[in-house]
Amino acid sequence: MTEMKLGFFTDVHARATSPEGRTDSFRESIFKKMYAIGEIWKQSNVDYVICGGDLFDSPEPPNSVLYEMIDVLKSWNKEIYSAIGSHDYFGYQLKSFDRTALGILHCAGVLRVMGLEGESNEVRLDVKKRDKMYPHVDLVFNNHTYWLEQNPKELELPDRFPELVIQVIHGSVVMKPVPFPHILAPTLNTHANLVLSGHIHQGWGVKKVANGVTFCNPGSVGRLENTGEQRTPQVVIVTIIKDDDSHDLIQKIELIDIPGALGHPFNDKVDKKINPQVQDVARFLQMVQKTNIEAVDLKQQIPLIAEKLGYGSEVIETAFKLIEGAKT
Ligand SMILES: [Mn+2]
Repeated sequence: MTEMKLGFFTDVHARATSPEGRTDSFRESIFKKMYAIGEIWKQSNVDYVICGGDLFDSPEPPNSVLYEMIDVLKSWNKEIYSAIGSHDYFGYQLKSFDRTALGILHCAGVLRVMGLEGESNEVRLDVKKRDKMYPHVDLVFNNHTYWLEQNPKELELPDRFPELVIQVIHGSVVMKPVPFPHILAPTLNTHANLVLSGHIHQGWGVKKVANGVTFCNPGSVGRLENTGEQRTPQVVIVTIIKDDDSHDLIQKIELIDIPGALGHPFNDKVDKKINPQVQDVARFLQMVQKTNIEAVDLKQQIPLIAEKLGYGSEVIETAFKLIEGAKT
C-alpha cells in the first residue's frame, strides 16, 4: 500500500488594499489564512501542494506583499506547483511573465509554474522521495488563456491508463451553464481522473460527472466580491492510495475549511451589483496601462474581453474613449 497526499488551493488574490465593501484589513486576513493553510498542510502531512492560479490580485503587487508571500510559502516547506491565473500576467500575454510577481517566485524557486513558453505543462511527481514510495501521479496544467473557454479541444486529455492524472485548469469550468463563456464539466473530453479548477470564485465543491471524472473547485481563498452569501474559504486535500495487490488507485477528496477565516467580512450597504464591476474595470484599466500590446490590437480585443466579463456596449465605449485619450 502506497499513499500520496496533495494539497490544492486557488485564487488567493493577495493585495495590499482592501476591496471596496470589506470590513476588515484584506491584507491581514489573507496572510493569516495563508499561514492557517500551511498548518493544514502540516497536519495532513501533504507531500505536494498545487495552486490553481491568481496567487496575487495583480501581476505586480507592492514588494511588501511579494515579500510576505515568499515568507509564508517558504514556511509551508512544501514543493508547490502553480498554474497561471488571469490576474497573474499582463494583458493576457505570457511573454510578460518575467516581470510579474509569480514569475519572480518561479525564478527564485519558491514555487514552480508549469506550462511556460517552450516548457512542459506536465509533471510526473516523484515516485520515491525521502524514504517514502508513492503511486504514479501526473499533473497536467492548463493555464489561463484569453481564449480558453472557446477552445475546449485544447483541454482534451487522451487516455494514459494506468497512471493517475490530475488536470489543473484556470478557467470557467462550471457544472451548470452561465451567461459568459464557459466549459461545462460533463462535456469536457478528458481522461484525467480528477480536474481541479480555479477562476470561478464561488466554487462548487466536488462533483463526479457521468464519464467518471471528478471535478473540484473549492472556491477562492480571497473573497473580493460581496456575493451576498456567506462562504467559508476552503482548501482541498487529495489522498491517493494504491493497493499493491489489486493495483487500484483510490482517491479521497476532502474540502477543509480554513481555520480563523472571518464569517462574511463585507459591509451590507455595498451595492452588490456595482461593486464587483468596479473592481473588474479597475483591474482591466491597470492592465491597459501596463501592457505592451499596441493600442490598435487592444481595441480589437476590447469587445471580446468585455463580452467575457459580461459587460455591455457602454463599457466598450468607455474603454475605447480611455484608450483614445491615452494615445494623445
Ligand atoms: Mn481569480
